[in-house]
Amino acid sequence: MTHVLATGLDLLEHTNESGLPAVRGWNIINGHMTEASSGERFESRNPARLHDLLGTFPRSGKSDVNAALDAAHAALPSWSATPAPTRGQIIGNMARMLIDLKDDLVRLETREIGKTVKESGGEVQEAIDTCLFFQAEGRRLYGQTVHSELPNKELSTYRRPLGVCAIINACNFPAAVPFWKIIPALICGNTVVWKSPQDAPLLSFALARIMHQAGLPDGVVNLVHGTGSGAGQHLIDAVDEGRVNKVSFTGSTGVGKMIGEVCGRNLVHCSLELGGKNPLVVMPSADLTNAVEGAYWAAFGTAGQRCTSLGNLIVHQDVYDEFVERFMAKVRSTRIGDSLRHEGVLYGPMLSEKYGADFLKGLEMCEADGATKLWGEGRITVDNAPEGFLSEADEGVFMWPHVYADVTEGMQCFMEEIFGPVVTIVKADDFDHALHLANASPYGLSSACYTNDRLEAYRFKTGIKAGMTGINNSTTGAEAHLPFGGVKQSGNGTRESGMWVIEAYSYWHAVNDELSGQLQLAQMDVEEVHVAEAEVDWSSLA
Ligand code: UN1
Repeated sequence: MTHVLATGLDLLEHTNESGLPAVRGWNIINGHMTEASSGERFESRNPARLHDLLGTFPRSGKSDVNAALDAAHAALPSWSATPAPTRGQIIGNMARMLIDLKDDLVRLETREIGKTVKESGGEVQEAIDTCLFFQAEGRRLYGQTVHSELPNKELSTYRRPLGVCAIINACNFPAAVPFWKIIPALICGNTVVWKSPQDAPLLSFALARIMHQAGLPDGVVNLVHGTGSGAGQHLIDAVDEGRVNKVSFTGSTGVGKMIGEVCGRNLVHCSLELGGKNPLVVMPSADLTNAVEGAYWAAFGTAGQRCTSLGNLIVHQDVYDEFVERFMAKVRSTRIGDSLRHEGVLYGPMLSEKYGADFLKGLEMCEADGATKLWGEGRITVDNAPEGFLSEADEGVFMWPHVYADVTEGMQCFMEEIFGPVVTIVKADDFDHALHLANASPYGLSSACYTNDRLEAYRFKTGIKAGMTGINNSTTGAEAHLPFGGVKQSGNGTRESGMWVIEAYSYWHAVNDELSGQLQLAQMDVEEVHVAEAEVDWSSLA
């Protein structure tokens, strides 16, 4: 077995058909690069150029997940006993390494999942910001001193790690989201088994290797590659076996509910960041240029593949025609392509062929509902490409931008998330109707309202049921120090990012230290203070 930091190690398997390097990637268990016990592997391919193979990765099974859990349990006592400021230093080293390697990681991310270079840059920056934030949190994992009701007795509280954390994330944010989870887990003294997303194993492998280079001891973070129904499911099964103390998952609502059930019956804490059908309301007082810009970015940035992407675009009837006309002009001018080869691209391919197939099924929902299609022709092909398409259609999985109008509350496409470049437009009669529509889907992740009426903005903020709200801003765009997460079907109320996330990776331990040398009973031996009789009759003076 080779240590993950071994030098002179040739990870390069071969040069692929495109002349680009393909990697032989590994699981990282207890600091060592390991093969799946079955010997099986799966491929990671560039969705903008499917002939570009990035590498092959172990298809992990039950015994591989178990080995990762063994390593995480073995590493726990010494990692949790490591002073939190030292844990913070290692996280600070990770930040510095990510800064140094940023350009390479950005291009690697774009090559693996097709996000534009600009967006991959933002995402790697989010991972850096997360490290910088939590590095300092290592010097601030405060507890409290609490006054006892009894004399000569001291009470205090401590944050304690939960234990072994199972981390499962989606491939659309393969750098920021695992860092949102793993970094706070580490600062609190937990150890980790990380199941990488099936469509982003190479970036995950690179990031896990960087964590070790930054000084993370062996076994503290263990990386297993594989499928959701394989390695991912085995990791969740381990909750039933009492081997996992915390699960953090970002992905679909369906899978999140299953994980919540398993965790619930075992009383294991879980953080669930799930789907969204995020509304954006446009009111007549809004700056329409700004509103068009924000709605367009929210709907089609990242090819609509964010959990925070715009779902229902709710436009007040008084500005409906003008807004839709200006919005459509932008949609028609959309530049789509491989941003490693073309400048000024708004979005690239779907994350993988599977995401493409699922998206096309989502479009069928809009058609079956009878929504009016204003734009979009499904998958981009050589003979069926919009004007702004810049790449080779037969090389990758590219989609037209889609807009459906005349959508109503009764339609399935109003209620359900469609992951990809599509927006459903709904006309609102007035503010109350718009707010009602914004609250009508089962989800509650992100939301936005464009208005220059302060009272309307206030009523939107207080009336919307969502974890996040933008006023005159798009529905997307998280910051490393602001709580991220949803309500309703978008999650179980836990949050990622910022100091609040510490709550999700630690528990409060209350300690009382009896200094009196005797057994003093709380509640019962507490000295009672009596009220004295007063001699003045206040009523005679009133
Ligand atoms: C953002 O909108 O900036 O999967 C972040 C997702 C989210 C991250 C979104 N967990 O899309």
